Amino acid sequence: MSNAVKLHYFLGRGRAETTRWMLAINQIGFNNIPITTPEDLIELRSSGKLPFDQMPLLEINGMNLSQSSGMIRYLARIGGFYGDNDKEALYCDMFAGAITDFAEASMQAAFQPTKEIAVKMLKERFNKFAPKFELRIQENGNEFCVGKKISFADVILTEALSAYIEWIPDLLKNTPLLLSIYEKVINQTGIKLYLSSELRYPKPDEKYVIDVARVLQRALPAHMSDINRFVN
Ligand SMILES: N[C@@H](CCC(=O)N[C@@H](CS)C(=O)NCC(=O)O)C(=O)O
Repeated sequence: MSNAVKLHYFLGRGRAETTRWMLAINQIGFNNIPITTPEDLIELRSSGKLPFDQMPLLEINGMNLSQSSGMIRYLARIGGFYGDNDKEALYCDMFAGAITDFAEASMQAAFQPTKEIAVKMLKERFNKFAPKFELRIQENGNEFCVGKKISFADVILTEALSAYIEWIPDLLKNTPLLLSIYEKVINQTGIKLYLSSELRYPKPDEKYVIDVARVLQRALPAHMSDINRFVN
């Protein structure tokens, strides 16, 4: 158990989810360690394992890793998902930056006052990025974001798309190249196993929003009742 890979985060997907997908594609087993109370977070912070006092924390190979962008790149390197040369690695990073901007809307969706507002925000973000993603994929030969095999860019793009699709099921009907990458990635053995396992948290809902505010002892979104109930 001491060598087990541990991912400490709220009881949900959030900023830990790309790391979970990268662990999954590498077929590295891991345990979710849920942080569900302010006391859990205080204890984690006093353990000295959080370099920047922030979650997620990934305990792997004797290291305490912070910053999801660092975690996914480490997992990309050890699994061979970081392109085949410096130029491909650079393009993976460029894609990853844009995907992070794209994914931010899906991360904020559960925090919106209504489903309609969330969907409108997601559609706007999708319409901004999807044509550019499709064009880059087309220039690369239609199959992958970068190079001639799956890279971490494809994995985190699919993770973001999977969250969008939960809000807008027919999202990819006019973007065949995104659909093709999405289908390719969700059918990778490790990803398939992960998505059907208990490690995969459900679509974030109001309970998740409340959990985050309670753990961080911060205000709830303005549309909710008693918004300062967790603020000291
Ligand atoms: N860029 C970081 C963001 C980390 C972050 O903002 N973590 C939040 C939870 S999602 C946190 O720990 N907030 C408490 C704090 O910053 O003190 C990553 O992707 O890992």
